[in-house]
This record gives sequence, C-alpha cells and structure tokens, in this order.
Amino acid sequence: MNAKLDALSAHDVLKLNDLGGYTVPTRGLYPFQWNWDAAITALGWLAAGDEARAWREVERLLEGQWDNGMVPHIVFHGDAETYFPGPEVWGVKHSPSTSAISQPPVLASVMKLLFEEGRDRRLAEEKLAATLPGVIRYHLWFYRDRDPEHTGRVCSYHPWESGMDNSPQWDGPLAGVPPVDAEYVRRDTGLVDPSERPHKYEYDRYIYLVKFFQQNEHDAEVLYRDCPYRVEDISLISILHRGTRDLIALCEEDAAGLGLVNTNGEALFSLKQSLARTEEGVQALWSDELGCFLSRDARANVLLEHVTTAGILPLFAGVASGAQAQRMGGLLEEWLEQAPFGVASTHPASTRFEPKRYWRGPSWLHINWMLAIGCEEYGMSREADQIKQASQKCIEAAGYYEYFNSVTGEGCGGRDFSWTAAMDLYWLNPLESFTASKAATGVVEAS
Ligand code: 9WN
Repeated sequence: MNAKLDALSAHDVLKLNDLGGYTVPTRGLYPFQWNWDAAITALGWLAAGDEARAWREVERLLEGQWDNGMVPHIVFHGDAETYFPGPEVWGVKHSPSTSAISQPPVLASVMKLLFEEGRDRRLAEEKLAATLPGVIRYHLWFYRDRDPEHTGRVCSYHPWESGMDNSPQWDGPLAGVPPVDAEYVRRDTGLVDPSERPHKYEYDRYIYLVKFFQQNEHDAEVLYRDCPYRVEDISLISILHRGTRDLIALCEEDAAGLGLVNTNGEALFSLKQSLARTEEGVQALWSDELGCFLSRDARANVLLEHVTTAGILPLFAGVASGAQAQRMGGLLEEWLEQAPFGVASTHPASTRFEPKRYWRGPSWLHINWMLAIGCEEYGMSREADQIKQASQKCIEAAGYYEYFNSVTGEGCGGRDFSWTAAMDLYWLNPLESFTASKAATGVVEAS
C-alpha cells in the first residue's frame, strides 16, 4: 500500500500550510511559525522549485529575532486560538510576538544548502547577504548566553528548546522543576490522540518554566544561575556546531564574492574559538558503556543515561572520533532491526520506549535526514541507506504525518505536516527537475 497515492502531494501540503511567507507546521495544532520547522520546510520549498519562497521562510523567521541575537522557537505572526501556550502566556514584548526560548539552530546549515543548491544565483547571493549577519548574531548569542563558562557545551532551559519535548532524557531534570500553580487548558489533546502527546505532569512543569522566564525578565545571568532546569542537550549542541561550521564556510568560501568574511572578521574569530571548545567539550558526554553520546543535567551534574537519536547527532556535527562513529553505526543497525520504521527517537530496548508517544519512541524524518548525512560523512553509506529506506517506508505506510510509530509505521500527531512533506520533496523522493537542477549546480548526491 502506498499512502501517498490518495493524499495531497508534498508540494500541496506546503501550499496548504502557507500563511503568507511563513509555513505553519500543520493547521490547527501548530498555527504559528516554529524555528527548526521553518528551516526544514525551506528545503521543501527549494526542492519544489520555489527558491524565492524558501528564502522568504528564513526572512520571516528572522522577523522574530531579539535584540540580543536569540531567534525564538515560535514566532506568533498572527492570532490563533488553537494553541497553548500562546503569546499572552509567554508575555514577551516584541513585535511580532514570540516565545522566550530557542530551538536547535539547523537554520544555518539549511541556508548553506539553499545557497549552494539554488539555481537563481542573483537571488541566492542577495538573500544570503541579507540574512547571514542575523544568523551569525544568533550563533554568537548561543555561545555567549548559554555557555558563559566556556565549557564548549551550550545549555538549554526548557525541554521545548530541544525540540524533543518529552524525550526520556529530560525525565530526570524535569523532576527538579515545580509544577505551575495556576489552572490552564491544553489545546493539543483536543486535536490529537492524547496517547500520542506528553502527560499533564510534564505540561505542569513546561508552563512553570515559561512563567519563570517571564518573572525573571529573561535576564541571561539570572536564568543561568537560577533556572531549575539546565541541561546540556547533545542534540542542540551538535546541530549548533554543524551550523557554526556551515556559517564559517559560507563566509570564508566567499563563493558569491560577497566579502562576508571582511565584514564579520571578529565574529568569525569568536565562532572558531567556540568550535574548538565544543570539539573538546563534547567528549565529556561520550559513554563508552552505551556506545553513544549523552545529554547532561548541568544542575545535578549527572549524565542522562538514555540511548536516543540525540546521542547519535554528533555524527551530523562531525565531532565524533572514527572509533566512536563505528560504535554508533553498529548501534544504529541493531536499532533499526528492532523498530524498522525510521530510527526510533528512543532506542527500542529502553524501558522508557513508547513507539507512539511523541519523542519517547516514534521516528521523525528530519532527525533521520541529519543522521543519514552524518553516517554518509563518516563513510557509513550502508547505514545511511538503511536510514533512508526506513524513512521512505514511513511515508509509504502513512503519508505526511508529523511523526511515525517506529514499530508499525502508523502516522501519528498532526497530519499534512510541513516538515515531513519537505523531507519527502528534498530528500526521500525529489522531483526529477530538482535532481537535475542540483546536478547542474554541481551538487553531488549523498545517500
Ligand atoms: C512545542 C512544531 C513543534 C516542533 C517540536 C515538537 C512540537 C511544540 C508542542 O511541535 O513542540 O514547541 O507544543 O508540542 O516537539 O519539535 O518544532 O512542529
């Protein structure tokens, strides 16, 4: 059975979710622009042949950028009643209104792809020159505000900042957060099956943290010192690291003759120092026993011993040694044998594995894409191919759902979902016209 046959095309999904220069992840459940969704979705617009729309997605996301450089995890461009917590709960004074935390900054790596794979060179040069300075400030913000002690491991203050909301990794650190004492009404559980969503226990603490940020006026020093939740998220650290490398390459290659390296000399020097720190600092998160990297509870000073896809993303960052990569490659093969529909977000042998509850076991295609790139770059083409095939199986089984039950392939969460459609267009089943245009720009196909 091929679920794509009687569904909207991937391009139609993007058009359905296009609210005017920004794409909502799905209508109803997520009615605003999300940070890493926007980046991944831009790849879909590129692959659908609409390069201008791809860059517009980036520009609209950057409309939410704060003066300190932070690019928030949600930009509330319009009004909507179907999401909680909305702008009034976050209480941020910014126009457009935004949340007060960020998300894994895959944006820079996506911009490099938009730049390299776009056929309209004038457009690509103009848009890169216009957006790159903002993204450089974004990365500088991460290292400055989130790693003030220069450990090489930026920290995160909310599970939502990881994008992997209820991953078992956060169970321990979240237990140190008190529940919010005010009543609130969730919207998500009225829109999708509650068995696919985080529990009330988690939401009580998610909302406590939102209020905590507001009460402390988003003060970087106070949050670092007092936030009851402070973790070093290996996924965020890895995605940031690769993004920083890509930013530096964009400036230094100066392929467009834009002189970006001259105007950003000091910033690039600082970013390079941050790269060096992370390359060293991330080794403190390797577990020889489990054969993968781990996140760390920075308040309790303990490693979070859960095998999740987050711990394999150092392959995407390029910070693992060859021997570490081999261990992770072996782990991935056995992981896919136990849950064949994509790489399960939590290892299927974990006692906390739940194949359809959000980030506790389902598979997510944008994560699979990053894992496949990482494997390919470490010379593990077989594993990269396996991940790609396992991802294709999800779409064939269920179409463009938010995420997939990693054991059965059943589609879960929101339907007609932008990043899943984008990954199909860009990675899994690109249109011939896109493949031909990539070949014309000299881009060599990986996996
Ligand atoms: C909170 C939009 C976002 C994704 C996250 C995913 C989910 C939000 C929520 O939806 O998080 O940010 O309300 O559950 O976990 O990765 O960016 O698709």
